[in-house]
Amino acid sequence: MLPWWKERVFYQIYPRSFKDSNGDGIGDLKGIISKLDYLKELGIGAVWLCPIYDSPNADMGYDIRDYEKIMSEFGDMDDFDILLEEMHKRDIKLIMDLVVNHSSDEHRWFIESRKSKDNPYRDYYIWADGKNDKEPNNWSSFFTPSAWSYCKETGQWYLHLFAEKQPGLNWENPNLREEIYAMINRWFDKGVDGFRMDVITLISKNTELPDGKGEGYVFSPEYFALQPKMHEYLRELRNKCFRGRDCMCVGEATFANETNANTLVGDGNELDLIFQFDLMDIDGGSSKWDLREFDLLKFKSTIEKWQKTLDWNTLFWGNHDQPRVVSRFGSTESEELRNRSAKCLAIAMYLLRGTPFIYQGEELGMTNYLFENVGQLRDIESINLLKQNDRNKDWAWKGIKAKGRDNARTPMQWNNSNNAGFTNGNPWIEVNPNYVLINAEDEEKDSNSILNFYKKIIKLRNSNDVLINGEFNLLWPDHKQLFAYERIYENKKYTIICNISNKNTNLPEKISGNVVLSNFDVLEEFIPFGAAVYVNDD
Ligand code: ISL
Ligand code: CA
Repeated sequence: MLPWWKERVFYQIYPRSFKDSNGDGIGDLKGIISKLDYLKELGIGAVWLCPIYDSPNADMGYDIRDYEKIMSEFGDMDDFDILLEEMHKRDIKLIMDLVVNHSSDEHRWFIESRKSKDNPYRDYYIWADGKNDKEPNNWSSFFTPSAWSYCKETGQWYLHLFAEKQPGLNWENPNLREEIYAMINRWFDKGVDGFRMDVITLISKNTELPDGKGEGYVFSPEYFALQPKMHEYLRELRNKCFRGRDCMCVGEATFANETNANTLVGDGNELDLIFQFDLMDIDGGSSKWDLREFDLLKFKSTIEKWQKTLDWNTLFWGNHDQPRVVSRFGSTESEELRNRSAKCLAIAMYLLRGTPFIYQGEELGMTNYLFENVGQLRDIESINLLKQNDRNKDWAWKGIKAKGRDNARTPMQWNNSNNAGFTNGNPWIEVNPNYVLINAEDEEKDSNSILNFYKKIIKLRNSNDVLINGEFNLLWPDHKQLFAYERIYENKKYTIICNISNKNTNLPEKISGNVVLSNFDVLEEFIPFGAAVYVNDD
């Protein structure tokens, strides 16, 4: 028997933007409960819920003040218990986000830790002396020029790989680790089915804190990602929390590559699944803001590489940190192309070998937002980017429009009433005005909609031996427009063909079998973003 997480399609919920139940403009747990039937209809078998814990929201919940309290805007623990019960009633599993590389600076551990050098919580965080009145080393963070902030109470600096308000937890400290394990176990005892572990590859840092090579502040993952002790901690975590439970843990494996990925999932003693970001980096340069054209040949070799490297992949086109896939890799030039390219991309990704993770709104073909001024932005990453690039504003804006994380965070478009039916109040972030055209209620009624197509794909894959277990073979690796592959199991074969380009093209060879799913009238010639799935029984 396969573990449950190999046979289900996941759906990622960003609670702040999913559904508001009380008119304060912020999505909440009651809102999610009211939409569980929608998820069931879609064919979803599990949900990854972004952080719902008490937080001052410097990084929208990824800065946790209390790991065992629900964010008051989202509801309370009673609402959570009902949510979990209602999900389980519908046979939907729930995995929680676990953010334990850092906490909020408002967490009681940090409030204690910063007080004095001999505070019992001092070593829950990473403190160091400065060098000649400057930071302890030259590391930069994901969100700020320096990864260090100074505390005048004790004259030392603390490390934060993200914002100042996200001090890094010190996993070297066994007391800290025990507190985290106990917290995780209490969530398990409540009945949750697993965790998505935020930047889990970063939890161990080189304790010598060596300078990174280069001038100025330097991003230095060689000293804080995938360090030897990270493996030790993950094994301990598995033994103390996961072992013996019917659960799943997927790690956000920032900096995982084909060489080290199997050290995380290979022997089953650390993680079950990883998110790696090779595809998400495909249109970036030295930084994600360095925009590059989509390169289909690179896309194909990346997919093939990961299908061959891991026995089981996570399959995703986006998440709350990424722009909307149809704007990014599809086409929004016309309604027709938006519709067809969204379906094409879904076929391309979700029939691969692995577990699909669909990000909320993707199933509607939701698009990027046309952000125009800083007042519309909510994400600390984009806001900091603008601050840090005052002399390079055009470049920064270009990046934010294409890749800013707020693109994925505009409210879910439920219907064509005010604010897309997301809220009766003022939404915390603007609703995309295209909700009058793109919304769940209208798409439910339209047999040609992206939403109904997602239902078909999910249905096709949910109980399909070949699409779940089958091996993967890339076809026509050098073809410049077609992405095509086979899935083979016992004597059955599926062939998946997608024209990921703006031009027509002919198939290089005839494909036998019946078309079981397609987004156009399939002929020898494939139109732009035309995609088809063939099945063959002999
Ligand atoms: O979105 C990114 C920057 O463009 C990613 O590099 C992201 O910062 C990285 O993948 C880590 O993401 C996770 O941890 C962050 C949080 O801001 C993200 O939302 C979360 O997914 C810090 O907790
Ligand atoms: Ca609300």
